[in-house]
Order: sequence, then structure tokens, then C-alpha cells
Amino acid sequence: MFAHRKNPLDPDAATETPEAVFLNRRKWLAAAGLGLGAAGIGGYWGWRRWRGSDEEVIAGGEVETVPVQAAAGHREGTDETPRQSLHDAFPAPRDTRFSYGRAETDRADAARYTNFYEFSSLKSTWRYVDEFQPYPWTIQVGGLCRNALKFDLDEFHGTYSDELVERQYRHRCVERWAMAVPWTGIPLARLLRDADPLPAATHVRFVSFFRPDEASQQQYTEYPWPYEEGLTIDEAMNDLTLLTTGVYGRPLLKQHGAPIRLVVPWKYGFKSIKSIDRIELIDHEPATFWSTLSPDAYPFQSNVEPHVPRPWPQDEEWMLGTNEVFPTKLYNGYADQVAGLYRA
Ligand SMILES: Nc1nc2c(c(=O)[nH]1)N[C@H]1C(S)=C(S)[C@@H](COP(=O)(O)O)O[C@H]1N2
Ligand SMILES: [Mo]
Repeated sequence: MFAHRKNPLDPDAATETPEAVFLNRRKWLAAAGLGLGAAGIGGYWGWRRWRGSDEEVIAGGEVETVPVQAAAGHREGTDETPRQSLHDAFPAPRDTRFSYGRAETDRADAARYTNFYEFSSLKSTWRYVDEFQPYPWTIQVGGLCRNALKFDLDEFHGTYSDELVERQYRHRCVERWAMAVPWTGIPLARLLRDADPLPAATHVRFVSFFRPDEASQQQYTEYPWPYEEGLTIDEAMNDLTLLTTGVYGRPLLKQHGAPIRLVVPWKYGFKSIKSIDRIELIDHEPATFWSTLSPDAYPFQSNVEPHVPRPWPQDEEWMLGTNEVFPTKLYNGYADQVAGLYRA
């Protein structure tokens, strides 16, 4: 059992995690090359084993599904909500308007290095998600709207089966790692329109699950569970904001936030809340998990801004898997789509 790390608010802890150093394969190889000899080889072997094979990392996060009644879906002329079983929803057609502008991150590399504090403050959360049962799963949309919604994953996939798309997005964590991955989902705006917001709704609040029996860190830490996030209504309605149930053309792995998560590619990764339990239309800026813990480091807006330290310098980022370094762009390169939201 690995010790769960100390205070994640300590900037040093979050940037140079022991694990990040540990995972830096090039350093290990270099160290071996420098003549640490047998010790180096032994260390490398241990590192290989501890790191987990690609197969282990992926299998560790795969969601077990129970066969649902009639994946065939909706019976015409009934009020029954259409249903589609999880695996039949994938793959979805690619939305060709989006491309990474760099190499796609390897699927196992993305699955190996994840942030999911409900399970661990280490990055290898795939090791800690065994007990998590994200299927079946019910999600609710409510608050200041005319048509509150409640549906399970199969109803979601049945209702939006013609609208699911795959989009290639860049992702940027405030800790400065980045990835380029294909998400499957629908624009959040599509769902919100179905909920029919009242004019008083100015913000949207997202709340993750609270299941201390399945997510050990919800038992042991003082964090303000459940994880919560928020957007202004205009940010939530922006076409880039994607509500996703898949990645790499398959259902989300547990460590990526199965069964349903948000992806907000122009903001730091912590805004992209995982494993959503409910969505609420509200008339004020909501508190969020990270802004509650550290308002200065993680303010509500938290757009990717290379010139604003948060709290580390943010002008560069490195890619999972390859360690390739890129200059960080304003709004993570999505300024064309979102700059209008922030003009005075
Ligand atoms: N519920 C929940 N959502 C979360 C987090 C978390 O700890 N809990 N971590 C966030 C952070 S800091 C990042 S960078 C992204 C990481 O997404 P990934 O692990 O799928 O790459 O998820 C975000 N969503
Ligand atoms: Mo992050």
C-alpha cells in the first residue's frame, strides 16, 4: 500500500510529486547509463513492475456492465425513454472541426497518470478504483429550470444516440502536464436546452458522487466532499463544453471519471469534473472543491492563461507519455471559440 500523499495544496507536492519523478523514465535510463549498474537495472525492473503494464492500467479501470433490458431501445408510440446499452453507444462519428495540432496521447499513458482525489492523491488512481461501481448510474439535472431531468446512462445514450460525437481535445492540468485525447459526448448545451433554464439561472453547478464505501479518500480525508465544480451559464452553453461518456472510442475508464464527466478544454483540468451525480442551474457563483481549499490558487474562472502563475509558472506544459514540452497558449489554444466570453 502506498502512502497517500500529504497536502496537495502544497505547490511543491503537486508539481514534483515523488511519483512524477519516479515515472520519469528517461531519468531512470540515464541514471542506469551513468553507471549505477546493477542497482540501476534492478531499479528499472522494479519501476517497470510498479508502473503496471499497459494492459493492467486499462483493465484496472474497465467498467463492468450488467446487461440491461432491451438494448433495442425505444418502442414507437410509447412514453418509454429510449435506451441503448453502454457498449453499443461507441464509437461515435468524429466531429472533424476539432484536431489536436500535436500527436495524440497514447491511451495507456493517459489512463496511467490521472487526477482523481476521491481515490488517491497519487496519479496512479487506476490502482485504487476497484471498488468503484459507476454502472448503473443515475444523473439528475435540476434547479432553476422548467424541465428537471433524471436519467440513467442507457437512457442518456438512447436519447442522444444521434448526437454523440467524438472530439479531439487538448487537456491542460494546472500542474503543467497535458494530453491530447478523443472524448465522446454531447455538447452540455444540448442537455441544458432540454432542461429549459429559467432566465434567473446565471450559473451551473456540477456535483460528483459521494460514496465513501467505494472511494476510500472520501472516508479518510478532510476534503470538502463531494467534489464540486461550476461554470457561468454562458460557459456551460459554449459549444466546446462537452458532457462525455467515452474516451478513445470506448466507455470512460473509471480513472477518467466513468460513467459521465465534463470536459472544458480551455480551462485548467480541475474544472473538468468527473463522475457527475447531478447538475444544478443556480443564480450565484457556486463554491468549488478547489476554490474552497485554496481560493487564490484555484479561482472560479481558472481559464488557461500562460502569463498568470497558478501558483506555478504556467508558460509551458509537458505531454503525458512523451514528455514533449510545448508553450502554453491562452485559453489552451481555444481563444477563437471562447475569447468572446471574457471581453468586457
Ligand atoms: N471528481 C473529480 N473530478 C476531477 C478531479 C478529481 O480529483 N475528482 N481531478 C481533476 C483534475 S485536477 C484534472 S487534471 C482532470 C484529470 O482528468 P484525467 O485524470 O481523466 O486526465 O480531472 C479533474 N476532475
Ligand atoms: Mo489537474
